[in-house]
Amino acid sequence: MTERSGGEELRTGGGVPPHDGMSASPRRKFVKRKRPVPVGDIEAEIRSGSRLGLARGITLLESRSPDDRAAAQELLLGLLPESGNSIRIGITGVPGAGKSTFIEAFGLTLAEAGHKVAVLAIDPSSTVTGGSILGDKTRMEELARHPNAFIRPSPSSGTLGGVHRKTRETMLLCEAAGYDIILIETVGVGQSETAVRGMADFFLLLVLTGAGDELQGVKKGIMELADGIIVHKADGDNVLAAKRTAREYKQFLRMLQPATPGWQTSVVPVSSIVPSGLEGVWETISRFKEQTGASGQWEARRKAQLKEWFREAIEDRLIESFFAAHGRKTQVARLEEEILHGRLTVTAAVDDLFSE
Ligand SMILES: Nc1nc2c(ncn2[C@@H]2O[C@H](COP(=O)(O)OP(=O)(O)OP(=O)(O)O)[C@@H](O)[C@H]2O)c(=O)[nH]1
Ligand SMILES: [Mg+2]
Repeated sequence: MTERSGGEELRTGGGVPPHDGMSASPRRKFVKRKRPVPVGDIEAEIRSGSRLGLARGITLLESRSPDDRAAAQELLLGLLPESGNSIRIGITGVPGAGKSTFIEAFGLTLAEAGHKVAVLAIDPSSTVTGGSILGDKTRMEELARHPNAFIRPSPSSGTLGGVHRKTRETMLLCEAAGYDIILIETVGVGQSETAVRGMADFFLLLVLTGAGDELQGVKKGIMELADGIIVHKADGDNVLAAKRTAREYKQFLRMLQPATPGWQTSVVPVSSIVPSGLEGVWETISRFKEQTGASGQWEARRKAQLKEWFREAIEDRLIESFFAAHGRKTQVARLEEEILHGRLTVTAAVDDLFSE
């Protein structure tokens, strides 16, 4: 029930209206029963690689109805043995760095080479605006039409934790449908970058050309997460500048811890418009898989990510059930007043909340 969080209630301005216990039978809300979800059919469709089946499965994952939730978990469990066989590539960069254009060009190169490519998105702003960074599919028009590609916009609602869960689960379904490369786009905002790093095998950072000060603008923290850096838009008058910027990044990286032990973060100039450098990016990622696979690092990271996901899910559920408790809102509002009037300390208020 991860989605019915306090955050959502705040947005919709209130949650369930108070029940007076007289006017309606508590059973009334169960009257609307749906037909059972054909989990077996959807599972078979996904196994067969049908895009429509995959889309149906993902819609089921994103549903808020309790019946659908149970069905979605049944579907996932059934497909779990088929999941995991992909390279999960997280892609980040400031707005305008050319992420969507890169994904279109890179995705097409891979799809043409016979890979099955799924494109997903993490966009925390969509939890607020209901929009999505892939809302403008225009930049991925050709990829979207390719039979080897599947593009799914970011889940357009839910809590941050909910969006992450859906993206992770969607990834598993894509893998079961035979997608061997998963590209996850994120906006260049701290929280979503960490989230995507937490679900990707290889993390790619797109930067633009520029002198030293531009390099300062890219947060050191993000560079420390990256397994590969692309100096993007390396075309036209920009080719030389891109090479220079790549050298500067390489130098700067020497002072940082590598994101993946034993792997030297790569830096390459790329143009998605010409295009050029795309094959090199794929070679680097393939080499990364080979090397980290041999060293055990690949498997270790996947396991650590699963544990982290489990932890996050527990935390989400705890917060949600805490705020969902009967009378909690009133109780919290009352204590808040006390705190604001200087009659109670924050710690004492929390002690009070947990003393039951
Ligand atoms: N010259 C050149 N322009 C590019 C290249 N890639 C993208 N662009 C241009 O850069 C602009 C931004 O590209 P997008 O792909 O929308 O960038 P984005 O990072 O996805 O942007 P947001 O989704 O807003 O964060 C567009 O006008 C693209 O045409 C490239 O390789 N070379
Ligand atoms: Mg974009």
